[in-house]
Amino acid sequence: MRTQVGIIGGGPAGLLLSHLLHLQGIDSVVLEARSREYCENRIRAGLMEHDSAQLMRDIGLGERMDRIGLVHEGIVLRFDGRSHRIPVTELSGKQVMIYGQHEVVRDLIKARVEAQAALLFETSDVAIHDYETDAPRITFRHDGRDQVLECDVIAGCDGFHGICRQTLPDGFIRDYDRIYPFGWLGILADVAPSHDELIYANHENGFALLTMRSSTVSRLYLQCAPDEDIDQWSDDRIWSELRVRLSDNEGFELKDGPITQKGVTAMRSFVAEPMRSGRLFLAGDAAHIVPPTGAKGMNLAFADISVLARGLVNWFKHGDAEGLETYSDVALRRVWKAQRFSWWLTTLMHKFDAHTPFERRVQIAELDYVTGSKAGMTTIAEQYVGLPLM
Ligand code: RFL
Ligand code: PHB
Repeated sequence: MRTQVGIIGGGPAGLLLSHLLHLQGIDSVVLEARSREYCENRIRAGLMEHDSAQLMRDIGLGERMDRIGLVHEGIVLRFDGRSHRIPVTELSGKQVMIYGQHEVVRDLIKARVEAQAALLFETSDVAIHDYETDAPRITFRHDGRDQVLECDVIAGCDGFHGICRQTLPDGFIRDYDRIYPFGWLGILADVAPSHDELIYANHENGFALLTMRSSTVSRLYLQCAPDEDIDQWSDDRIWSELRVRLSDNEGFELKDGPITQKGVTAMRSFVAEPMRSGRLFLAGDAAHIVPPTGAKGMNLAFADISVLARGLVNWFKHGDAEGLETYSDVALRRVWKAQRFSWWLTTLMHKFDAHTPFERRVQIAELDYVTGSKAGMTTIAEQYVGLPLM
């Protein structure tokens, strides 16, 4: 089998790249380890930055998002029992969109399938070869057969645990890493959201977040231990802890309902530099991950792919390699700004057992300052709605 771009991973990064290249007449093959059904139902991100949502429209995939997604123009930061709304749209001129990552993935898969793209699910034993030459190859197993995919370029879009970054020789990539001493326990519940905007709560017991997937489905998170045993959390215990952490002095009431899914996610900041080796380009979670507090992970995947697709189009169509040469540097500048914001918001909103009483007071004072200052709120708003994709 031969293609121009061999894409490993059918998450948001790989699927978006394949679709963008298709719109420019460039051929690709996507190899995905999981089944279509699994990919379409994997619950992860929920918030799209302004420019990510606009990109969906620009590539002809905005119709369902604009029909069922929820446009938000503000967020609430809650601490010390007080609530402060940050009017992100008023301060930045941009909105954000609540639209689940699995919906984005469904839209992208549908578009690829309709275009009769080579999108192979349930591939195994994927390995990359000769990416330092001008004739890279990918070997894999699909439908019970060992196969070879010859290509001009390999896009490593295979997520944090994928093989592409790990194949690179020791010492080539430099890792930057921070592991947080907590995780998030996340639930999906069949109940209307108790507030029409997201609520980020800094509470003595730990962070909590109220978000949503639709007008009838709530998504909520609780700060927990990174290795928290989910079996210790009955539905009643989850709701009562959420009620404590999301309470305020103004009588906020949290509505509960049947929990349909729950899970624990550990939290980490990670960047691998550079994001390119020869004809192998890493994008999305394969190259970097952020703690979910700032809702940046999927949006960073969209930004990487915007830069990479432009570089590939200029190279394939006009023989201009500059965009590929600068891909890693250009993508990493934005990656680091999103890393900084995610780390900062995580640090601002969570309970750290190692904090002294002094540091805890300073944390609350910082929240008090940023929510009381137009400059402070504007800096949050600009980053929350997202920096330009490229
Ligand atoms: P993905 O989505 O992990 O996709 C990688 C794909 O590669 C496949 N794969 C392989 N395929 C073939 N061969 C192999 N050897 C393979 N190894 C892996 C995998 O099966 C998978 O399909 O990476 P991608 O495309 O870079 O997308 C990144 C996003 O998924 C991620 O950053 C976000 O989910 C992060 N995130 C959020 N991001 C946001 O922008 N907004 C949010 O509100 C937000 N909330 C979140 C989040 C992530 C969370 N968790 C569960 C980590 C909330 C949570 C709780
Ligand atoms: C989500 O809806 O899952 C979500 C939203 C905002 C965040 C993190 C997660 O900051």
